[in-house]
Amino acid sequence: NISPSNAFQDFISQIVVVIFHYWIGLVEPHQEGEWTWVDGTDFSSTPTFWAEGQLDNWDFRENGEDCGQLHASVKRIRKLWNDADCNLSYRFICETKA
Ligand SMILES: [Ca+2]
Ligand SMILES: [Ca+2]
Repeated sequence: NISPSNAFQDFISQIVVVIFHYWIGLVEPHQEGEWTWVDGTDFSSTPTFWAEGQLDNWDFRENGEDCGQLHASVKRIRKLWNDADCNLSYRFICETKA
């Protein structure tokens, strides 16, 4: 499974292109606050990496923000999460068997 951890977050941070956002398989499909990993991993069992001021459910668009992304940053070494509008087109990170 995805199993976020400090080590995993740092690994991902090293291989992505820093100026792009990436979808990471994190969604909030039903109610505010019910974040869910798409692979079925229990969200409450994993650490969270929300960026400062994030998880803000910004309602610039009518439906708020219900998908988690790895947030672009040229400043941070460890990239962090932002909740974003699911309709936006970003790059994405997929998991596969080794
Ligand atoms: Ca939301
Ligand atoms: Ca946000």
